Amino acid sequence: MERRSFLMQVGMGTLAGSAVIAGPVLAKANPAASSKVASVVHDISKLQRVKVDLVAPPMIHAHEQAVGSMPSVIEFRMTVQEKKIVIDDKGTTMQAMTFDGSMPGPTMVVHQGDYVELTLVNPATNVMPHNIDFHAATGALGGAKLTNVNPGEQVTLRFKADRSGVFVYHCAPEGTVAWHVVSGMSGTIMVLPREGLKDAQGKPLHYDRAYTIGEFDLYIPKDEKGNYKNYDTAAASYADTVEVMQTLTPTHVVFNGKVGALTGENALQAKVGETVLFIHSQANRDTRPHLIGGHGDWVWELGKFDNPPLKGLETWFVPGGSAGAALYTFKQPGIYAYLNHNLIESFLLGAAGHVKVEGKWNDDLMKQVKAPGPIAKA
Ligand SMILES: [Cu+2]
Repeated sequence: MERRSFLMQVGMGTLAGSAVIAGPVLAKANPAASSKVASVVHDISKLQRVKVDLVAPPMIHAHEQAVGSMPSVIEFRMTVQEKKIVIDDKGTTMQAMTFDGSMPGPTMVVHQGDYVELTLVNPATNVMPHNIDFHAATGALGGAKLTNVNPGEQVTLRFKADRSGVFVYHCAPEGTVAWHVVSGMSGTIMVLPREGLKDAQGKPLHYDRAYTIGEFDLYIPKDEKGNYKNYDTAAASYADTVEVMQTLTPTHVVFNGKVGALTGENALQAKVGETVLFIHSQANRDTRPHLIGGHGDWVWELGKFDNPPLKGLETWFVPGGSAGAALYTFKQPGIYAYLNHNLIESFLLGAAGHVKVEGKWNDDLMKQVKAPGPIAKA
């Protein structure tokens, strides 16, 4: 497949093929460069401005992995959408609150030292006030205090991405933070080191594709008969939902907004030989991503690229309120399950996805030596 069509397929073709997922990282690794750039106070009016159109997860907008030393102002715009969604194949509904209509919200990618300039829009058709707390930002409750918007308003916040890593952002209105978060209002921002990712020895790492997975614990109230209740408005669902939340027992644990959002026809795609970056966020509750039949070749378990990645993991841990990142180069074709390895949360409550990998099978890595048959004498 040509690179252009591949990028389109993975949702990275929006910038006319210029800012693409690069092959081998271009810039020479210079570990000191990123933090140095980030510590300089720049005349923002003189910096280059880049406007980025966000794309819905699991895809991530087109971006370079390694860039030069001069920071940019990266402009994003997100619109809060309050809407009723279906969260499983039984038709169970939830009054969701979302950034840009998706759960998780879109992943933003910038480089360390860049300035993030987000315009947050709360349309008049919404009912609730909203805001945004960036775990990547410094001050004012991560920006939450400076971004409170009522329906019919918009606000613009700028912050310097002074540290690298994958970070959660989430809505945090005073008094109802937990409710907004478990109703869908979280996402991730990835702040790449300017020189790109590095392994534990400081050697450059690159990825061919990147996917973003947001895990959500959901708390859907039931009626006296044990059936899930359906509400006309978010406000009507509030009291019952908080009651279920207080049990700390989710009724659903899902990736990307619903049971099956990343399985079957919605499976993530890859090819043998490709390196895939998986960003996994959970804004509220601990989780433990695992790729059945594969591994994490390099894993930033706590998601922060200034720390050397761990090598060759079977399962990794993402504490509630954070995002982790894992790189894996696929070696065998087939359908892989990517899940939360609390198997009750994945198989019974929904926290599972698929990765469909095309390519040639490697008998050296695995072979069925003899097909199942009658038991023979040893
Ligand atoms: Cu909100």
